[in-house]
Amino acid sequence: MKIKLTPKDALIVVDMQRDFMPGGALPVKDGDKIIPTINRYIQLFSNKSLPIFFTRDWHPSNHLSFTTHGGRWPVHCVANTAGAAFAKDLLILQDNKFIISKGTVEDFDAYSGFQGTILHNLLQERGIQRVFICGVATDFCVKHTALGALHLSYIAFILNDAIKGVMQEEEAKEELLANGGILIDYNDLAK
Ligand code: VGL
Ligand code: ZN
Repeated sequence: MKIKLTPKDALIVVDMQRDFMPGGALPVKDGDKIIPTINRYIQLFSNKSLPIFFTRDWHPSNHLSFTTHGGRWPVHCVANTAGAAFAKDLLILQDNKFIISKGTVEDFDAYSGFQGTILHNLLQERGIQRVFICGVATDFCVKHTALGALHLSYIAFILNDAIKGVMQEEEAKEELLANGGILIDYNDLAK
């Protein structure tokens, strides 16, 4: 049985930013390889006038997650820098899209697109019940965004052909399944 999209569905594209692509400050190996598939999902949701949410890491230059400030990551995705821009070739259509910035204050980090943002409010306002999640990194921001959605009682589909991880990709998928997440591919969706 193919999954049929309804007006209660939304697409969430997680952190497809230049710093997370090969050559960036905190690259996810092959992160750029999923862009064509993500674009197919974007086109599909857009054709059906369903909302598309793009999360982005949008840090101040003194963010606590940076090694320069006691954290574990190199400086990445500093607000308004080239590295924080969306990945080249990512399809950002004008209609029905929302940009969700996270990790925007110095002393608070957010792996989940729901942490410290209005994502949940925007989904609720639109009566969204199921979210379809893709992007990077599987074992960090994709995982935490999906767990956040499940915790808030959304049905969460993780788009297995449109995610890339850093270190613990398989463990992250197991954890998502154990928490009620559903892994699907593009071909599982009715067009
Ligand atoms: C991420 C590390 C630091 C991610 C963000 O998007 O997965 N990872 N900040
Ligand atoms: Zn970050």
